[in-house]
Amino acid sequence: MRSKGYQGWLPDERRIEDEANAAAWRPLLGRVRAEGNFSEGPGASALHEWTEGVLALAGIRAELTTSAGPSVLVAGSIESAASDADELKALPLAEEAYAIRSGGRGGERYLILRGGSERGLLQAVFHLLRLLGSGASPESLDGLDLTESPRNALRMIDQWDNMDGSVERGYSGGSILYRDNRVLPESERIRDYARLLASVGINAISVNNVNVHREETKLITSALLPDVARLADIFGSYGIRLFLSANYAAPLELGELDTADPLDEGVRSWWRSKAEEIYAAVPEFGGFVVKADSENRPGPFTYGRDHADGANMLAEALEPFGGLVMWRCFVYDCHQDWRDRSTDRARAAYDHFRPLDERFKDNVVLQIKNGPMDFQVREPVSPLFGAMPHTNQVMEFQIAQEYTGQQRDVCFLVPQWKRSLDFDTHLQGPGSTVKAIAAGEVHPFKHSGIAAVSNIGSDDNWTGHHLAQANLFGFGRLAWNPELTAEEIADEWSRLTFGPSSRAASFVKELLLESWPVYESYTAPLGVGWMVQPHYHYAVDVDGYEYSKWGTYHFSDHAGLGVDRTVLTGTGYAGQYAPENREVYDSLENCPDELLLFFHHVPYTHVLKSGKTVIQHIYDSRFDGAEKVENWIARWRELESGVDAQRFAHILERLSGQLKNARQWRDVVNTYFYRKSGIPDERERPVYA
Ligand code: GCW
Repeated sequence: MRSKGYQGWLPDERRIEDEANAAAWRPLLGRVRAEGNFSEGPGASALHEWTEGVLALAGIRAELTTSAGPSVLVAGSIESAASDADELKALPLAEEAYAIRSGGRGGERYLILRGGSERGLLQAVFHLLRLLGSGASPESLDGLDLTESPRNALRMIDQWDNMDGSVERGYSGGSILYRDNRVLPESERIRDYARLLASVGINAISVNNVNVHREETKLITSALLPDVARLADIFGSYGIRLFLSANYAAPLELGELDTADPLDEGVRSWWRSKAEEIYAAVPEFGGFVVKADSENRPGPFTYGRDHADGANMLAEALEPFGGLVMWRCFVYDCHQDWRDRSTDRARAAYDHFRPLDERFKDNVVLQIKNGPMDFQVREPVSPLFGAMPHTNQVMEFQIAQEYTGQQRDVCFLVPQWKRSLDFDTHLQGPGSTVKAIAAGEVHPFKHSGIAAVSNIGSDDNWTGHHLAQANLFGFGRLAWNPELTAEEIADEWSRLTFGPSSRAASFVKELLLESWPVYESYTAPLGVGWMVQPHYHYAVDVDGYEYSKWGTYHFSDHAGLGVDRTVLTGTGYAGQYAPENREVYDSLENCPDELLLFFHHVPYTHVLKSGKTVIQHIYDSRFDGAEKVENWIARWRELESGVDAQRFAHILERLSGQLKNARQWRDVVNTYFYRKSGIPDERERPVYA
């Protein structure tokens, strides 16, 4: 039996409860006339989602007629809709765009959904189902007249799935795509994942880990390409293009050549014929995602070449077919010595890539993590984003909560992503925000958008913690429209998931919106990051990475803590920003509290803008964070009668685990800094575990 969580936010139960209400909907939803290609692909999915969704939500089995035509669906009083429908059909719409209009004469109501293509129509259907599922009434749809198109061209999900069935940084079971080094057969599960992704507007997916091991390297061989083609069809039927992560050293790894030098003619022609083979099997193939010269993965450095040489070699092979190379910029020295204070991991991406602007081919897209480090709870925006005006770029977020609670603790990441997207880089004058750059509105990028690491797995509810679904949902909604507020997204997800006017929905919305600051308040303070158990990255270990080769992150001693990244006395990282931002970060006075320790090394007695000393802030916020989680539990308990037993118990169990984690962080962090600083908590709470 599937749990309540399996359906995600898609329609699965009567939301249009009583008969009177259903009767009011029937004239509008009971009859549908659809024009388009509904025999296969996104058109077939659009119609399927419409009929199944309306049935689930309102118990109405629609009477349906179809014909060939321009991707339009008319529901309700088809006759009265005729002239409006003609008008919408004439509307020029981009492929993924759609328009929805409602109207009526007398008592005759109708709805018209028009897509720029079947893919657009599918989006229109999901839009309408969201309205129905979150509590619309027939009257509330009156006068509806909207046109929507995605702000970002690429809205991409990266699976970090391995063919042995594991998922790197997966916190919700194993892979839904692979097991025992085989691609799983066509399954409802994969299709349902495609549905979930399409329902929030995702249009690309890379289906294997960026760390491409031996088995996954074989995905581009004739033995496995038919399986890849099968996956591409499933995702394609929901308008989602399939990509593969490629092993940079594939010709070597597959034993076919003895070099992977990007300037070697033999290597180049190997990739050219490989691309031909891939496109013959998977005509809609999107391209490669590549992690090269990063965390001990192979790359062009081995041959004394640079990233432009490496990326262009693959780009040249994919170019004739319209394929893209998503080249990741997560390149840094992972063999450091903590005594060397000049090497700064934060600087690395910019230092490596910025000088290469103008060198990349048109079908290379640099994929840049949102922060300069690695998906910490708080980081500044990567200074590389927008700093290469001639090179296509996408932003990379991590929906998987590697450093943000691993889907055991609630941490709704939409507010964090919005912070990044709203950040003004000032790189092309004021208004050069990250969201405008990602949307290709600042530079004339050919390809741009947002990618994110998936958080799903084989757990019945997809995401381990049921509330972590809000992050997947939120990513898609935000990638489609970065102007949506975190509140709107939390509200929509909570209502779709727990029922439009339920008490659970209103509490969950509140909890989600509090959760990122709460998670931050009991973990690493003031932007310094890490303090986690090495490799595993959950649970506190203040010095876990402090003396390791992967980098050193807080430099605490008896006098103070934080990393000096200023231009004058530090690593110079702050100098990678445009002057407007450099001046803010570089100055102890202007630097915002939440990033203080990312940019400055300060004494424990340094007074923050909040008026507290750093040490007192550490104590207070760790106590506050744990207390907030305790309070969530009390409030969740009050909702027992309003939520199904299974979800009630599941969320209670996760919140209890989170409380344990929060208390442990609180006690370990506070004890550590009490001992280092010798300064007691002014409120005299016990700060020792
Ligand atoms: O955050 C780190 C993770 C690695 C991951 C890497 C990356 C896929 O700990 O597991 O490898 O980032 O983004 O490449």
